[in-house]
Amino acid sequence: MPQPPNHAKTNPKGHVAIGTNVAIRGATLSGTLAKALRALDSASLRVGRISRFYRTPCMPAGAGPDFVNAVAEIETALPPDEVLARLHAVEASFGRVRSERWGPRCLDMDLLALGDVVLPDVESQTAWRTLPPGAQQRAAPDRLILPHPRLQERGFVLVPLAEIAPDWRHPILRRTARELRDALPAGEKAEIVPISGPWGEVSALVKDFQTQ
Ligand code: PH2
Ligand code: MG
Ligand code: MG
Repeated sequence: MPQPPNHAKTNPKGHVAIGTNVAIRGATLSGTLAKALRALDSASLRVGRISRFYRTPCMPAGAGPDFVNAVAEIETALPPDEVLARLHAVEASFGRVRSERWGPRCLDMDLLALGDVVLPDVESQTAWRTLPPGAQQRAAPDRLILPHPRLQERGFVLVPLAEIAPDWRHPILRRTARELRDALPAGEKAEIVPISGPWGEVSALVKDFQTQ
């Protein structure tokens, strides 16, 4: 029999960034994140450790209200494109808010990394990662790029990622999540404020959803 893709054997853990800055009716921003992480969890894609929830200023500054952001560990043997499809399915199930094209998001889930998998290849990942800021606004990749090409420059990703996976190492930059976070300007990190206790403390919130 053909073997299943074995990236999970060598790279069992992946990381997902999650964020929202638009309340879905009847829910807090944190409640939406907790509910979305529960929706993502399944037999074939286990959600593991989850960072604290952080209030973060919208990037670019002034483009919208503050976000709540977090990072979760995932464990799965699914191929990368299937993992991405799961994230998109959860996003879709949380509905879309009618707003300007690049406006506030009711739920955004980004696949940050799957261990040390590089997609589609080192050259393409590097090209997307080093795109000048102007071109970033205009061009969007039509395929999955791993690690996420903007991961190394975003405090709202690196602070929660370094909390749960400080020793994860970027497979091309060869720097750990802790090192990447520590390299951010202090002023940017100061604006990323935890609004929950460690995940253990908010797990009661998640359990609530189970009984609804
Ligand atoms: N996501 C964006 C754009 N800007 N800013 C913050 N603080 N957090 C986000 O998750 C975020 C953002 C597009 O996905
Ligand atoms: Mg995003
Ligand atoms: Mg996204």
